[in-house]
Amino acid sequence: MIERHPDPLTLRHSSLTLDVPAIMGILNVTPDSFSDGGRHDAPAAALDHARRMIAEGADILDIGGESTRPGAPAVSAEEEWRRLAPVVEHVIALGCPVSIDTYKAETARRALALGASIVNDVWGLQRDPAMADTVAEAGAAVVMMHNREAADAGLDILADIDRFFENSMRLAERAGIARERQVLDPGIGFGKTVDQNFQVLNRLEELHKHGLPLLVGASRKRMIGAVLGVETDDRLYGSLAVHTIAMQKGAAIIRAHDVRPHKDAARMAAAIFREHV
Ligand code: HH2
Repeated sequence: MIERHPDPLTLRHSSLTLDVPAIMGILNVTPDSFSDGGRHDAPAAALDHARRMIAEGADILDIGGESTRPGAPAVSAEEEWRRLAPVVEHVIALGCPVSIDTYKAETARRALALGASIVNDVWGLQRDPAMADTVAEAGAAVVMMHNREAADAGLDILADIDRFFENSMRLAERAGIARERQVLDPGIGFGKTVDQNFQVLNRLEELHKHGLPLLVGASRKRMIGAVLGVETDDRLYGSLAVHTIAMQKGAAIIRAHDVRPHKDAARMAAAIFREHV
C-alpha cells in the first residue's frame, strides 16, 4: 500500500487538507518562462489568470518572478520584486493560499510580509543562508526542492535526492520550521538528465521514507516533449499522464499550468484511493 499523507499541511493562518491531491496553479510574472513567459507579466493579465485558476479549483497559487529554465538569466532581488510587487498583494487578496517561488530570502520576506503562505524554494533552503530563518520567523510553510548546478548522467539520482533532502530538512529543523509545514519536491527538470527524470518518477514512492508530503511539477516540461515530440503548448495530455502517475505514487501536491484538467484528475484519483464517490 502506498503511503499517502492525509495529514493537512499547516500554513500560516490556515491549513490545507491533502486527502485529495492539491493543485498548485502556476502564475509566472516573467518575460521569459519556458512555457508561459510574457503572457502574464502585465499585472492585470496576471490577476485575470489568477482569478481563472481559482475558479478552476486551484488550492494554491505559486507566483514566480524569475524564470528557472536552463539558460535563463538570473535576476536581482530588486528586479524580481519589481515584477512581483504589482501582483502579489492583489493575488493574496483573492483569498487562495499563495506560495512565492523564489530562492532569495529578501524576496520571500517581502511576499510573506504581504501575506504569502508558502515559500517555494527551488534550492531547498540551501542557496540563501537567510532563507530558513525567514520562513521560520513568518511561520510559513516551505517547499524544499532538489536541484543541482548540472546534470550528471553517472549519478545515482535517487541517492543524491535523499542526501539533498536530508540537508534541507536539517536546515529547516535548525531554524525551527515545524515538520507540519514542510514539503519535499524531487525537482523534475532541474539538474537531471531526461532519463533521470523518468527514473525519479518511476521510483517516486521511495521518497516517502522522508515522511513529508511530496510535490511534483512536470507541467509542460522537456521530458514530455522528449517523448511526444510536441511543443510546450501541446503538452497538456502528457503532463496529465505524468501527474496522474505521480498521484498514484502518493504525490500530495501537483504544480501545474492547466488547473481544471488537473483538478478533475486529482478528484478522480482521490475517489479511487478512498474507493468511494
Ligand atoms: N518548476 C519550475 C519552477 N518552480 N518549483 C517547484 N517546487 N517544483 C518545480 O518542479 C518547479 C518549481 C519550472 O517551471 P515554470 O515555472 O513553468 O517555468 P520557469 O522556471 O521558466 O518560470
